[in-house]
Amino acid sequence: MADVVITIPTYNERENIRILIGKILELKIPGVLILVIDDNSPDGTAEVVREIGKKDKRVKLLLRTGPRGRGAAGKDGFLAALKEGADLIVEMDADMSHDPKYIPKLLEELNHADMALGSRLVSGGEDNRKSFFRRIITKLANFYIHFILGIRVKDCNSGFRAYTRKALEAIEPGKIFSQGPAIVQEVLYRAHLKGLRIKEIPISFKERERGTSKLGIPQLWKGYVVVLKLKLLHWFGRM
Ligand SMILES: Nc1nc2c(ncn2[C@@H]2O[C@H](COP(=O)(O)OP(=O)(O)O)[C@@H](O)[C@H]2O)c(=O)[nH]1
Ligand SMILES: [Mg+2]
Repeated sequence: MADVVITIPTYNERENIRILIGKILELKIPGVLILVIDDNSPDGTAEVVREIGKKDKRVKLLLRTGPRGRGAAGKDGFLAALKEGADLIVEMDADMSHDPKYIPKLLEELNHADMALGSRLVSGGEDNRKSFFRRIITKLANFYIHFILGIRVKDCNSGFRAYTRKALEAIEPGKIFSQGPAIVQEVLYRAHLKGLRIKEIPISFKERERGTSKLGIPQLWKGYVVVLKLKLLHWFGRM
C-alpha cells in the first residue's frame, strides 16, 4: 500500500527515466511509489525501470502492450494508482519538463484543494521552451479552452498535476476515452464539471532535456477537435 503514487507515462524515455526516478527518490516522500506506465518503448525504457524496480520496491513498471497512447497509458496509471491504495496521486512527464522539486509543493496544496497543478501561466511561473511557436500555441490553446469549456484554470494543458484520492475517484478515470494527449484536457474538464477545487502553483517549465517530443502538429490539431467534442458530449448529457 502506497500513500503517494507518482504516475509517469513513457514512450522512448530511456535516457530520461533513470535520472528522473533518482531525483524523485531523493525527495524522500514518505510512502511513495513511482509507477511508470510504458508502452513497450522500442528504446528499452521498460527494461531500465524493471531493473531499478528489482532493487527498489518504491519503483514499479506497468508495461502496456496494446496500441500505444498518452491517454490510454494515463488512464491505466490512474486506475493502478487507486488500486495501490494511493491517498494522493501525482502525474508528470518523464522528459524533465516537469521538475520533480515541485512535487512536495503540489502535495502540500492538496491540504486546501482537491487538485493542484504546476502552472506556467500564473504569476511566478514561466515557459522556458525555446520555440516561440510552441509557447504561442500553448497560450492560444488556453484561450480557446477557456472560451469553449468555461474552465478558469490558466494553464489547462499542464500535465503536471496532483490529486487527492477523492478527487481522482470523482473524475471517474475508468470513463476516460481519450487515447492520446487530449487526456489532459478531458481530465481537467471532468474535474471542472465535478466542481473540484483546483489550485495552480507556479512552475518553471523547461525544454525537454533528452529524447524527442511525441506531440506533433496532428496531435495538436486533434486536441482542438477533442475540446469541441467534450463540450458536445456535455450538452448531450453524456459527460
Ligand atoms: N505510455 C506512453 N507515454 C507517452 C506516449 N506519448 C507520450 N508519452 C509520454 O507522455 C509525456 C509527454 O510527452 P511529450 O512527448 O513530452 O509531449 P510534449 O511535452 O507535449 O512534447 C512523456 O513522458 C512521454 O514519454 C505514449 O504513446 N505512451
Ligand atoms: Mg514534453
